[in-house]
Amino acid sequence: MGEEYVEIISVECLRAPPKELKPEEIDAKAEERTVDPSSQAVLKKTMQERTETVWDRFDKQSPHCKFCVEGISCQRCAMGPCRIMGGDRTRGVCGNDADLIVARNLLDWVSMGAASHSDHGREVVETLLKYARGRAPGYMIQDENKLKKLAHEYDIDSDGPIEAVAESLALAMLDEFGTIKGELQMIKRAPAASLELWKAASILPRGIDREIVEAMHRIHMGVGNEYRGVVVHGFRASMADGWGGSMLGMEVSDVLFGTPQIKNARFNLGVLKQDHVNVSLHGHNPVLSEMILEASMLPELKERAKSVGAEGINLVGLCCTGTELLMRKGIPQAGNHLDQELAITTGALEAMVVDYQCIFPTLTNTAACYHTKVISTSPKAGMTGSIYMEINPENAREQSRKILELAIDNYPNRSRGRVFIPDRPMDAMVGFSVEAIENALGGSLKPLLEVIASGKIRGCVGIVGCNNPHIRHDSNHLALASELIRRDVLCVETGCAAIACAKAGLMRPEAIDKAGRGLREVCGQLGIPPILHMGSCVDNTRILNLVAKLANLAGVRMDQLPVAGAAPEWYSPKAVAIAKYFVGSGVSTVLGVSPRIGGSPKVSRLLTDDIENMVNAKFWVEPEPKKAAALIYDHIENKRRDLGM
Ligand code: BF8
Repeated sequence: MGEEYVEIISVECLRAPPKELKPEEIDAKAEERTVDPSSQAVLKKTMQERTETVWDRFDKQSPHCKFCVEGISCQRCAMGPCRIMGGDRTRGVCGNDADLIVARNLLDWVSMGAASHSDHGREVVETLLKYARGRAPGYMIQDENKLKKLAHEYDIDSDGPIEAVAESLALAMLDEFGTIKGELQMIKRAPAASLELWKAASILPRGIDREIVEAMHRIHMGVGNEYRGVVVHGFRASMADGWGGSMLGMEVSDVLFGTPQIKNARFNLGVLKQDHVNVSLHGHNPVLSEMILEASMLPELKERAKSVGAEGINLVGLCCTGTELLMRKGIPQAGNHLDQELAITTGALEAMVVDYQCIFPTLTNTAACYHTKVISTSPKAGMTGSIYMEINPENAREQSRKILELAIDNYPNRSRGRVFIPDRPMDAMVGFSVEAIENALGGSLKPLLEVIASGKIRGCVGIVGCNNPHIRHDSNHLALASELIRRDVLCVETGCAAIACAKAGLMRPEAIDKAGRGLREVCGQLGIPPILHMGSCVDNTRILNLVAKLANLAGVRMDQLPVAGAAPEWYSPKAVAIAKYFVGSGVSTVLGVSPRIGGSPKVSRLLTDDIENMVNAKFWVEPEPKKAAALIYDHIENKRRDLGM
């Protein structure tokens, strides 16, 4: 594939449900599928028009194969495929048992997640290198202070010309992927006592690529038969993601595009505009979308939009690419994972620009039912039915302009009679990077530690992860966060969890009304909401940094703090990697969707119990949000007691 756009291969509009539904059936289904009123409203239109969505495909796939659900189907070699069926069929053809199959399947998922984040991180660092070498026109250093701090951390002289500092830093960071040093740099941000614990547990990563490659090796048939080591290696690979690939992606995105600061923004499908050329930016990597944002300000493009009868260009975000732009530039967020098709079915979207990850393969089919053009931009994420316009650091400026021209030229094709945009976008306060939190607190996290120690805030919980059609869209995110803030637990959120709470109004300062007395008092004084938006999924590393900084300030290990993690509606292997690096780093985590481990009581026990002996943290699996909140609260209170708080 070249970088110029190619002829679209046409794909068909997929229709569902097979028969027309009665209005009351449509209403009931929409309410059953999502709690977000704006998503519900668009979903009803979608069902009236019989455009297929993820929920229709989910229904067709149900009930799911119970062997797969329990993790006891194995497709790792051509002697099988095998399933562990019980009775006298307790081993696959090679001889592996349920424990080994479950452990390897889980390691496969962790590796997939760690690889996805880390590959994204690598591309961001490569962009920094290209900038430094004068090969990325349009890019610049938007946070020079952070560049210098990182240079210092990597023992690089930061006094020279900025390009030279950026080049040395980018090279040092790229080295982390295949390093032969046997250790990663940024993990040293954790307290020394935590590092010792992780070393003893054999989960200190030796290099980003190395842990993922070793994971792929370990899941091959015949590489040992001991499930425990396989599961433990998953922690190591995930730590390489959290303290390596993802953290690099987050930090260098801040260097290139600015470290998020607190700002107001708007959320839900209502951010689309009737009289504007609407363009959504979907995926994960800010390297291209930042350039599209820059291009959208060009006077000639604004003029071009006017020439086709539009008032201007309206960029909106979806999923984590949207969040990257939201956090740094305040671009409105149209929705989270299960909203992506609905953005198209409003009939008001001229172009959906995608990079990679979490993009439904059928988006081009959805677009085929409307006038929307799907524009794919990454050579590693081709999409049949899309217009391919490769964006790389060298051509991003030029390609971004062309993409917007294409979107503008598509505006007259909008079918006015089929447009429905819900009213009332929701306001939210966003941009809570660790640096922004420190600024709000007067330059240090000490005041936060003090209100935790005093008990006004009982502890902090990171609520992260996706949507999953197994769960009513957004419902568990809202229920868990609401219950925790009611109990004076400060929530910090990322990814689709954060979007869910923002859409529901829980990220407005007024939401302190829903918080307990102590949390209400603290957030009220600061004028901030009780749930803080910390960014995209690679920004879960901001949560790691926050916990590491608090632990260093308190002079304790990370696992000793009254903190926890939660992924109430996760779907993605990336979320499994995140959950494992949370637990590996000492942050016990509750999963609202069970990972595929039910077929091995031993692997389940290792993750939900025995692992605590190694890292002082563990998993819970609890789909019911109130019960999950109670587990977290008890855990936090135990940690407080142990610290004598
Ligand atoms: O990385 S939360 S559905 S969009 S995987 Fe995907 Fe999950 Fe959303 Fe971002 Ni994260």
